[in-house]
Amino acid sequence: MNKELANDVHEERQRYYQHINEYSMTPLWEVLGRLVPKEPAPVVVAALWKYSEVRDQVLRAGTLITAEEAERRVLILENPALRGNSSITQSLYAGLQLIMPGEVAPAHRHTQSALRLVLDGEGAYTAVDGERSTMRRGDFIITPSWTWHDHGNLGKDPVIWLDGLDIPLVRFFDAGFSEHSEERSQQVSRQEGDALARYGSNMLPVDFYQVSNQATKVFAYPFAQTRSSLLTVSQGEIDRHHGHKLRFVNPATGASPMPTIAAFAQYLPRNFESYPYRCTDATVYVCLEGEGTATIDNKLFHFSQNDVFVVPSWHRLSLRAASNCILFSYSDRPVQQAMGLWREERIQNN
Ligand code: 1HN
Repeated sequence: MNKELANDVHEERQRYYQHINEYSMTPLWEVLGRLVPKEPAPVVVAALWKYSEVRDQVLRAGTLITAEEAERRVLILENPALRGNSSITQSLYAGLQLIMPGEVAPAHRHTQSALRLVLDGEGAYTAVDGERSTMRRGDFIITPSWTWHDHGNLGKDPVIWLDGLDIPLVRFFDAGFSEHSEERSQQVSRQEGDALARYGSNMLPVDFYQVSNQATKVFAYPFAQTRSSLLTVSQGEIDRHHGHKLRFVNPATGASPMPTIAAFAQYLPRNFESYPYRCTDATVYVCLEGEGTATIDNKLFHFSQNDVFVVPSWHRLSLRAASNCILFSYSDRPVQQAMGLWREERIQNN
């Protein structure tokens, strides 16, 4: 085709596109490559939040608004490529929540599932379905879809934790419901540790068989146990890509604790350098102990205690531990697995 003719064709097509636009139609052939990429081409970018920088910002919120007024006093960690979306990845949300001594974050429930990872301060509790759990640093606590939950701080320190929710996923499905409770703090109906004893101690109530797509009834995974398990398995053989990595499960089924969010903990011994690895579930990491670096598609990030970083889908991740490290992470892996979409690649280091 000569240049003039090509120009004519182009212009006629553009006129045609404008015309069909009035019928809310658009040509597939102009967007097909983006709709069906050869491999994931995420908009999400790798990013890191340094706790030593953001802690003061979170504490400042404590002087500007009460937990009661805010309902939840949280600074959202927004992916730099998704500003305004309350999202750290396309499917997940992350935020840093602050509760001051004496405060209550009132009881409510919603269809979004939530996890907490306790980072800073002592003396707070979170109550889920009538049972309170004392929040200790590193504890991983879940609030499954549609369970009542409230938080309180009975101690002397400000307490800060990371919230992880499936907010963007539920928004995508337009399946969000919520309600406030009549009670500010829910009535305590079971003693602390009841759920862990019943559902998380290698036994289950005699007539309990869990429906497979439901969240676990174990809602608190104490860090003391996680840490001890990691240190014990670290005496065994190391995985070149993951270090010593375990996934949190619903002990009644072996599935993820909640149907939409997987959570992991890993131990990286000092000087360990992982082989590059990639997977399709964009993942949020939190450094619980130690320090090191994460190389994410050739971008270098230094992490230390309480730093949060996000690894986009299909980005190569290599972790290096400058000291013994414990990392927590969460992602939408169970959703991708249920859909038959999840992929991973272990890259050999040569
Ligand atoms: C929520 O209920 C909590 O209960 C935290 O602590 C963060 C973000 C969006 C929607 C609900 C909480 C939240 C949230």
